[in-house]
Amino acid sequence: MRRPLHTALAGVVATLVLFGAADLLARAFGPPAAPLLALGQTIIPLAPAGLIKPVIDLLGHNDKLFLILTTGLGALVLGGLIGWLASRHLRAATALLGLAGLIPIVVILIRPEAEAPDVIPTVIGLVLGLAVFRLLISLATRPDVENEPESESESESAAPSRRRFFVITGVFGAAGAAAVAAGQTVASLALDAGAAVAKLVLPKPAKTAPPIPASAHPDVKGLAPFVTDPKDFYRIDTALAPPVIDPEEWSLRIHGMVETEVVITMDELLQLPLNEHHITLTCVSNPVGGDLVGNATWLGYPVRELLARAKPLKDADMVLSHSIDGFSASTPIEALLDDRDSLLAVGMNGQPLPPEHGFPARLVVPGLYGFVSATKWVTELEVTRFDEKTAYWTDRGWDAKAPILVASRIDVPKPLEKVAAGDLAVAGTAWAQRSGVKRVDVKLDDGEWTQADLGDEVNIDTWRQWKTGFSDVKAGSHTVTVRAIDQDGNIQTPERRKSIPNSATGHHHIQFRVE
Ligand SMILES: Nc1nc2c(c(=O)[nH]1)N[C@H]1C(S)=C(S)[C@@H](COP(=O)(O)O)O[C@H]1N2
Ligand SMILES: [Mo]
Repeated sequence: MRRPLHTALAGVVATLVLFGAADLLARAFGPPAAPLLALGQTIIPLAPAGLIKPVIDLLGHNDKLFLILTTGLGALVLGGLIGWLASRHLRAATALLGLAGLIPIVVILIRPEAEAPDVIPTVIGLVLGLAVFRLLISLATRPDVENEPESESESESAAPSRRRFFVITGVFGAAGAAAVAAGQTVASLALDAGAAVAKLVLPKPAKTAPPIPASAHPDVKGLAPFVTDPKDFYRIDTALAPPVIDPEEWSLRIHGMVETEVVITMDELLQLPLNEHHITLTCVSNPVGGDLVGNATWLGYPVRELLARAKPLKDADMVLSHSIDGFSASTPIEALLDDRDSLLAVGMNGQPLPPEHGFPARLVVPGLYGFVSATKWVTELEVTRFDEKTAYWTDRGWDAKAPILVASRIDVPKPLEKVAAGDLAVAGTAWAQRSGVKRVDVKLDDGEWTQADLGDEVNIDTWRQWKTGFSDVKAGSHTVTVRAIDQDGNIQTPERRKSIPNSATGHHHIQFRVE
């Protein structure tokens, strides 16, 4: 007879060895290869939505640690139960342990950020775990241990072998625990976003962006600043929490329909001449008048130059950019090859990208909505064709290509604001990336369109702010409406439509009261 307590302990220690060895080896492969991280991340979307919010509220930034600890404890309990079973059914228990060990392997395989070789550490861990399991069980089954007296005073022959079982079990347990402590999971958790960002020191731009002239921003209280503060910059992504990426471990791989595959590390990227550009980014889901639009000064390297190194094949017409979290965007290749300032960006307004805006590197492509171009946490550019590959949102009913439409927004007055009778100030912003804003028209109630005064154009890829006024506005309820016209003569359409598949349209109007 094997004692259930011994075999259960063997199961726990085998599990520790499995995760310890795998986690330690994963340091050579990167976070996607760490079984604990993969299991934890897979649980996130499975957790009931009603539970996520309270747990995050309760634990704040420790939610990840909590998740990993729970996952690890769960695995140890499972290992212990299987071990316990081995006291009677050794074969079945060994098979079950092997099956349970396949769970993290399968989970790693289905993670979007992982590649096939990422299962190697866990496969090795599983083999080691099973070997340790059988070894400990055989130690626990030695005849002298088997016949161990139940009395307090142990027989003289049983004591040494029992001690040997515990010593060897203890050694493997300690080694497993030490390996977990030194492994990829703990390393990833210890690297908090702030520390990762602090590791990246931006070089001086080879070419700085021209300063924004005061004339670009009409001086009207309530009008959005010309350059958006990163903390006020809209954030749209599918990540529960922004992935934390160690810049020293980041790299970008350019592959697919190219003559030569190219891999570039952060060190190499930062040594290239980086340029600064003011570019206005827009989300296709922005409702008419909404704030899913922001303007920043991006520091980065032209994607054009990177693609030139890889030499795309002639019939490639799309670059599918992949993020570490599985998001992808399909960008028409010409938008990355022509003379516009499409960037692999590392800086935003003079600072490294904030984690929620793509640290350590993202794409910024003038003139295309973010979902087809602005991949954050970007790690791969796959040169391909629209008739071969599709992107994350394209698979969910949105356009494969999505140029930004001319649009405008009123910032002043605010909806339902009460303003004093007399002179009324109206101000806002308008954008028509790639073309430029030629004119902004504003009307009061059902009056004629009147031309607003435009702030100076900084470049055609940034928004253009505007102001106008109406005098002698009488008491009562009023509406102001805006439309923009781009440099190609396209007039913003009044026709209302929903944002899927390629942006809402219609004129923004604001109701306010004069008292
Ligand atoms: N990795 C990743 N990148 C992404 C997204 C995403 O969900 N995941 N969303 C895109 C969309 S829809 C937009 S509009 C922009 C928004 O960028 P921002 O959050 O920095 O404003 O990022 C794009 N890049
Ligand atoms: Mo978006």
